[in-house]
Amino acid sequence: MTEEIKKGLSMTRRGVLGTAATGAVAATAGVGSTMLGASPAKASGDYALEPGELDEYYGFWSSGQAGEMRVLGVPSMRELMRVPVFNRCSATGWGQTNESKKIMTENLLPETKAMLAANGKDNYDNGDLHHPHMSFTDGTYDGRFLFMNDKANTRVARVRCDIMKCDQMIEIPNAHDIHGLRPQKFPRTGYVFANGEHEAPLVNDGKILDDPSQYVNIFTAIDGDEMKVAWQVMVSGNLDNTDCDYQGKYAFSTSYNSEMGMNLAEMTEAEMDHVVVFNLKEIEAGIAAGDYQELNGVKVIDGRKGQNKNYTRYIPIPNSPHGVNAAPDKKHIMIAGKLSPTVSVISVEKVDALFSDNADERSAIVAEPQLGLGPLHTAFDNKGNAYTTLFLDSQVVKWDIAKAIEAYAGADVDPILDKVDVQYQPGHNSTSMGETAEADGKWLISMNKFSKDRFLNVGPLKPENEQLIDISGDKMKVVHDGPTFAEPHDSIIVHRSKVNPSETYDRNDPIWADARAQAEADGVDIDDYQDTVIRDGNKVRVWMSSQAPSFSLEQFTVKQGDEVTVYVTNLDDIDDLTHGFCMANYGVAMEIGPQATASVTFVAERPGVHWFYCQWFCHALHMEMRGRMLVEPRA
Ligand code: RUQ
Ligand code: CUA
Repeated sequence: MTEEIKKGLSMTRRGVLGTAATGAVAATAGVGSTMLGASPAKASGDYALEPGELDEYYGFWSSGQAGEMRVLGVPSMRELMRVPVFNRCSATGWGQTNESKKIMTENLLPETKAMLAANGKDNYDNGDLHHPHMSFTDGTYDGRFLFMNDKANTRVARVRCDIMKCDQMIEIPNAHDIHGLRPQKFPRTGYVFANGEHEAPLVNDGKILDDPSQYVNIFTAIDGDEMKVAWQVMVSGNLDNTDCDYQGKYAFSTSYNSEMGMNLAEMTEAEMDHVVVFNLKEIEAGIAAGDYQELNGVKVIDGRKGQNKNYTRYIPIPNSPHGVNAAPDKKHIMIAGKLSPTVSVISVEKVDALFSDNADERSAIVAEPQLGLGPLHTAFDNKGNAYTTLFLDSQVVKWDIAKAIEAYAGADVDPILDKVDVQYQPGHNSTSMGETAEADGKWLISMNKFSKDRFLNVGPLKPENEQLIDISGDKMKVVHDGPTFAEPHDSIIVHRSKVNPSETYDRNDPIWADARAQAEADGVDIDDYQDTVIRDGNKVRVWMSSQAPSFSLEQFTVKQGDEVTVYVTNLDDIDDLTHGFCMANYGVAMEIGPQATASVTFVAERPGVHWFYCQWFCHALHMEMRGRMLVEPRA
């Protein structure tokens, strides 16, 4: 046993428990290899894992209207974690703890706060999370952050990969309904690009209503480090999906409604829609030169058609294009046709001329293979092949990018290499490391919108079906069906070497900075045993720590009508030792991870004896981990 393994063993709870339960010899054999990831990576094509074996990849999943992010293991497709983001979570108290409420509400727009207050709320209750993507450095994942959109309430959130929790959320002004989202690939993230899907008057205060000729759409670049809007661009047509190049020069957004139609017939009228190309350097120069209007604290540049500025170009693309995917060859951007059976291939190298020489916009297209009906999204391997989902055909098509380019130039070659049926009707797909320069061509996930007959019937609402496809050989092979609850749109598959979450929290984590400041003001040492109750008018602050299997306070007394804030610090510093705090019949519950502090505030309006208990199974005496809140009735 190496020193490293010994060290890992002594630090992990699994090591400790394993040693105690089964004896040192058995534990070292089993635990050492899996905990430290020393087992050999799975051979491609072998997706079934033995009990105790770890996956080679993390999968980060959206959940659509469920509003959370999910973490799966790939290739086993086991769900590992749910990370609440735009939703509420009964288990963790997300949306209820003071720490999560601050993240969720501090960047809401003033008009949103007013609207919510009029509806008796201080926060949105729902979200629609479509696109989770990891931060990049030098064209590949760097394991710092995951960024994601909320189409329902025009927000962008960030999840810290070290703790797998959301730490920032912003509402985007001026734009409407953020859909497509991608981080900048080069030199780093950098920007996070976000598409406003629905068009509206630029100043949307009700003075302009049913006059679509005055509606605009907004493309937003967010500073991913600061989580602040860097700038916005006003464009013509709505915006659907987006991606960017590997050079740090351009971003590309599809528009399925270049017509700016307000109903289905109008929206699908034109034969051609477009992709908007954003020239990042020109936009930055325009902002620096003052060529913008400031609106709601954001600098907005005019990149609409016919402005004759070098901020944007509009590449005509047949009929309602949807997905945008940059190939790992760093040269090509794939635009899926949706209503057109084609994928249009843009050469990044040829985009320069659109700006410098005003070259014909279609001159940047170097291939447009006919692939089948309803192409939505494209993923890639490391051998020059692309994999496009065909929604209407219920298939994934594998095609050769170089051959598609030759065919477009007139050669008599067929770029299509293989087609496989999927069950049923795929939207997004993703390949292992496929949206980075390190695509490795092992696995593809087809994210199918319908499962119909593939699983036991659970009533009229069915799960979706996410199928794992082995792409390591010439022919694609569907190897696993995975049911998922509403409605993951998108996923990324990240090699486990890129992500390194911590086992416990760092006591200095900024998440509870407010609690730390309050503790200092209250003379409480938040990093040590604490059992202090502070009365401050009708505000009561209860400081307690937890160590399995007990809270430091067995009871505390408040008066009916007091505003009570309970702060719990989990002093256990062993991995996988999370406590909870649940105040029965007060609707109050939260998670406190090892070495974390969490707090929750409520009004003690119900007099009497109320038990609080640990709601996260932590110890053989977990049931005994409880205490009483005594609420004296109003005189
Ligand atoms: S979109 S099914 Cu919301 Cu990503 Cu294409
Ligand atoms: Cu602490 Cu259960």
